[in-house]
Amino acid sequence: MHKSGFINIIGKPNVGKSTLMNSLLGEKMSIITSKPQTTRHRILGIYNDDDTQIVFSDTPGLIEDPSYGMHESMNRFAYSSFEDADVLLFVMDLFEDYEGDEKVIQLLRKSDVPKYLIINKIDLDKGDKLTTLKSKWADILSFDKVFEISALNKIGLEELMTSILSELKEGPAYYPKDQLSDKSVRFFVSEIVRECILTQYKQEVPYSCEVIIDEYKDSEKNGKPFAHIYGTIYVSRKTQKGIIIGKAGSAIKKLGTDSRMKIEEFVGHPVFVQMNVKVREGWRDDDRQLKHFGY
Ligand SMILES: Nc1nc2c(ncn2[C@@H]2O[C@H](COP(=O)(O)OP(=O)(O)OP(=O)(O)O)[C@@H](O)[C@H]2O)c(=O)[nH]1
Ligand SMILES: [Mg+2]
Repeated sequence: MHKSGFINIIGKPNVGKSTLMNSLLGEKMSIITSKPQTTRHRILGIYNDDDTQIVFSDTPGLIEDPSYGMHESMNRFAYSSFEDADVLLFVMDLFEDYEGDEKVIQLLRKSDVPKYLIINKIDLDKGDKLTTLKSKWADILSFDKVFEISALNKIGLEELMTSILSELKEGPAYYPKDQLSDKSVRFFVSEIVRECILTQYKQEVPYSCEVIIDEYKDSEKNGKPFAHIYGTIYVSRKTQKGIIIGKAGSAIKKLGTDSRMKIEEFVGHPVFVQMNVKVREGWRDDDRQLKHFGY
C-alpha cells in the first residue's frame, strides 16, 4: 500500500521552519539565515521512498503588520498552507511570544487536521522556559502532539518523523518519485544569491532586493559539466544599487564569488555567475512588478 500526505510548516519569522524542513529531508532546499523574513515563497520539499511520499511545505514567516504588498503576498502563501494540509506543524522557538488571539491561532483552532506544536531551539534552553511555554500553550490551544526539538542540532527529529509517517494515509505519489521540489533549479539559484545578499548586506538593503536568473545555460568545460548563469538583482532605490555594487565593484565581486561557491555546491559542478543590478523604484508595493516577480 502506497502512503502519502501534505505536511505543512507554519510559524512566525526566524523560528526555524526552513531549518526544520531541510533537516527532515536531509537536503538543503530552503535558504536559511539569521535574519527574519528569509523565506518569501511557499517551497515544497518532497521525501520519497518506494511506498511513501511526503510533501513538506516550507512557508514564509507570518508577518503581523505587513508594510508592503510583498508582505501581504508572503502571508497569503503562508495562510494557503492551511487549505491543503494533512498535518500542520506549527513551529515556534523558545523566544516567540503569542497573545493567543492572533489570526494563525484562530485558523489552527478551526482546522480539523492533526496539528503538532513544535518547540524549536531547545538547545538554547538555559532555564525553565520550556516548562513555562508548554503550560502557556496548554491554555491557548489543544494540539494533538507536542515536540521539543532542535532543528539545527537534529534533536527530537526521529520521533517527529515517526509520528508524521504514522499520520499518512493510503494515497498516490503526487509528484514523480525523483522530484525533490516544485521549484526549478533557477529558483533555487536565485535563492542562493539572495541568501548571500542577506548575509553580506546590512539593514534594509537585503529586504529591498529581488533576484531573478535571466539565463541558465548548461554546457561543458574540459569534458565536464559546467553552467553559465546570468542574473539581475533588483533594488527598490537608486542608493541601494551603489551599496550592492560597492567601492570599485568590491561588494558585488564578493557577492559573486560567495554565490558561485554555494551554487557549485548545490548543482555539483563548476559554474560561471554574473549578476547585474537594476533599480525598480518601490517594487515591493508595485502590483505589476510583484506579479512579474511571482508574488
Ligand atoms: N540554536 C538554534 N538555532 C536554530 C535552530 N533552528 C534554526 N536555528 C537558527 O534560527 C535562524 C532562523 O532559521 P530559519 O530556518 O531561517 O527560520 P525560518 O522560520 O525559516 O525563518 P523565515 O524564513 O524568516 O520565516 C537561523 O540562524 C538558524 O540557524 C535550532 O534548533 N537551534
Ligand atoms: Mg524560512
